[in-house]
Amino acid sequence: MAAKRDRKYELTGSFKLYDYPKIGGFMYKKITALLVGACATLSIMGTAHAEDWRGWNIHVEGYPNTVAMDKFSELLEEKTGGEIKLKMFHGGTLGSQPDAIEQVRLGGLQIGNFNLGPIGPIAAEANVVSLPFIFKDVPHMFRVLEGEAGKMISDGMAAKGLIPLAWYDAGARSFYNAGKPVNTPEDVTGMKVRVMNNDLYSGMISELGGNPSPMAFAEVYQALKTGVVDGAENNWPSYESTGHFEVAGYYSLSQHLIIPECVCVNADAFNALSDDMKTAVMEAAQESSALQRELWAEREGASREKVVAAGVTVNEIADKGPFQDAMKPVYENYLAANPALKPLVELIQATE
Ligand code: BDP
Repeated sequence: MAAKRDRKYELTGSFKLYDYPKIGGFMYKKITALLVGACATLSIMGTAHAEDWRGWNIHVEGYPNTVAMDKFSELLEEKTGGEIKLKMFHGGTLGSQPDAIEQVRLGGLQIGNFNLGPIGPIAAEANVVSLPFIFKDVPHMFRVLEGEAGKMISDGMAAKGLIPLAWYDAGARSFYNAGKPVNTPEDVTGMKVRVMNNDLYSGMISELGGNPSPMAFAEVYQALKTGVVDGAENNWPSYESTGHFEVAGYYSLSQHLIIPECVCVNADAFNALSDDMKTAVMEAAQESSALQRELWAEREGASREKVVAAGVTVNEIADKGPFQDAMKPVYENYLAANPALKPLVELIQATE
């Protein structure tokens, strides 16, 4: 025994577990088995399932974005061979949209389905889509996003830590309120209108003579119900899914904002991936957006039918010219704060 112990120190000059005389064959086997087991576990964690991502979405079950984000999660796992697992948290359970945007930028969350409205205050290029009436219609918005202007917007977002992987449809936003149809800017005068967090929207309401009230999406129903605000603005599916139509029964087709939404990823998490993985993530997002746009088209019609059946009064606005004219100072302020972005605005306006 003593000779064995001596040899150990001679050979290595350090303690060697398997040479220690008090550890017999049984212990040796057991420890080896433990080590092998631990290595195997580490290697499973390290290869077969490298990333656990968490994703944020504000919408309820069944909403086109919710269904499409679940599809994204499924495709992501499939296309990355299980390397990336995304757990989606719907219904805004992980916090308000501005907070979630910060979380994805900082890496506390990896994925978000965001509206570009609340991203605008962070990335000036992305704020261009929040200029009222900048897009002629939804197809125009997608053509812009697919071209050079879209690249400028994406690059501006990426520089702030958010990479847009795909664009989702969010239709056009119109005004609604509890009291009367809106036909002219004067109808908005004196009205307290909820807007998303973005100075451009506050400016938009102020230029119409109203009082803007920036507020989280989750609070709008109660605010409308209790008269904290008189009105708000949104697309058909959100007007319907939130129940806002129950407490604000006049929907006026101003269509003043057409804002895209993104599947956005934390830039560091994405940039750390291999090229093959990046392609897989991109493809999964793109395929989910094809599904989202299809579901969106269906839901817009269905939501409109549902609220009309429930008694909502819908009006077309015969002349949107006065609303558009009133927005000139909003454009001027944006360009005064971001003179370098004039070519971007002009590029969008010149896009057929
Ligand atoms: C919905 C958007 C959602 C916004 C919401 C709002 O899809 O991202 O949070 O409007 O008005 O249309 O806050």
